[in-house]
Amino acid sequence: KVPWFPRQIKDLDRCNMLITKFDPDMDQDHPGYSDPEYRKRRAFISELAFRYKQGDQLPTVEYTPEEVSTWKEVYLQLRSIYPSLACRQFMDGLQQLEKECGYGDDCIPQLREVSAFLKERTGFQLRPVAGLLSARDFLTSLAFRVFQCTQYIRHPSAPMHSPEPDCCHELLGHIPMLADKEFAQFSQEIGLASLGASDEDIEKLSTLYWFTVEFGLCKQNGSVKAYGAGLLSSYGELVYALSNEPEYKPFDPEETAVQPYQDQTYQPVYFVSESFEDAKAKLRRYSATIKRPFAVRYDPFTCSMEVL
Ligand code: H2B
Ligand code: FE
Repeated sequence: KVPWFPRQIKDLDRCNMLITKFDPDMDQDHPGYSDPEYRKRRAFISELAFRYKQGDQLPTVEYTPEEVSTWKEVYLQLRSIYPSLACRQFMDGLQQLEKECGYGDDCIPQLREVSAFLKERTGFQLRPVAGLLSARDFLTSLAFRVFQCTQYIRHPSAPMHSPEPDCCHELLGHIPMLADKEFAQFSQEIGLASLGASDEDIEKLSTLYWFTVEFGLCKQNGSVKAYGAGLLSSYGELVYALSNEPEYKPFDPEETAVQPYQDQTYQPVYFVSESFEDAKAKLRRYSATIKRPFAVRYDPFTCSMEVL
């Protein structure tokens, strides 16, 4: 039996299964675990996401001076090492965001503006989410060029790392890459491959996503650069990933999809793509091997999925 999947963008309202293991109410290692004020604030911002329905205006958050100062610290630290460690597509996207979307160290960009920016560049739009989503629901959204974005910020005691996704991770790690056409298409294709897939195949696609969109490296002008959002939003791991400590393997979906990964500490191994074009071609070949009794095609005019 084929697992349910959304046929229309509206159906994404039903794709809201949260994984709570890294949130500050559940995870004793979360830096906000013993900070009731922080937990209350995070819950307030998450509530905006719970109430959101597809098509609503994206909620705006009035960030506190303390939150903005966390953002500033993260922004300045990371911004200083991007030029030497981030890939060209990321730098292009970030520079456009700085010029046209108010990116900078002095305020936290609002999802509403960022979503409008992306929509014009690559057709991606944002949707607020209350925390870490199940892999299936997260990947499903990508098939519709919808990126689920958290809106709360990490705890001020640990600006360089967050155990769960937060707005620094989304806005700095993911958004600049989603402004690139080739990468946007790569992301959507992982999503399309996930529709109606078995739990086993979801696990594999989720691992592929992990080693590409989150922790991927690529070759550029003879050197290796980062394009993964987990790297581009974490000072420590970005420096580590591009040092000579970790092991590198060439991106190969068959192998990458079954590589065990770390969600508590740095990755012991990273996969290096030749280019996004090459990664996309390889991903396509891999997706074709996933058994499904139907094919899907996204119709951008009606925002719906054609099942063929
Ligand atoms: N949820 C949220 N909110 N952000 C993510 O980046 C994310 C997610 N990544 N759920 C997913 C899981 C990823 O790790 C893969 C698909 O499992
Ligand atoms: Fe992410």
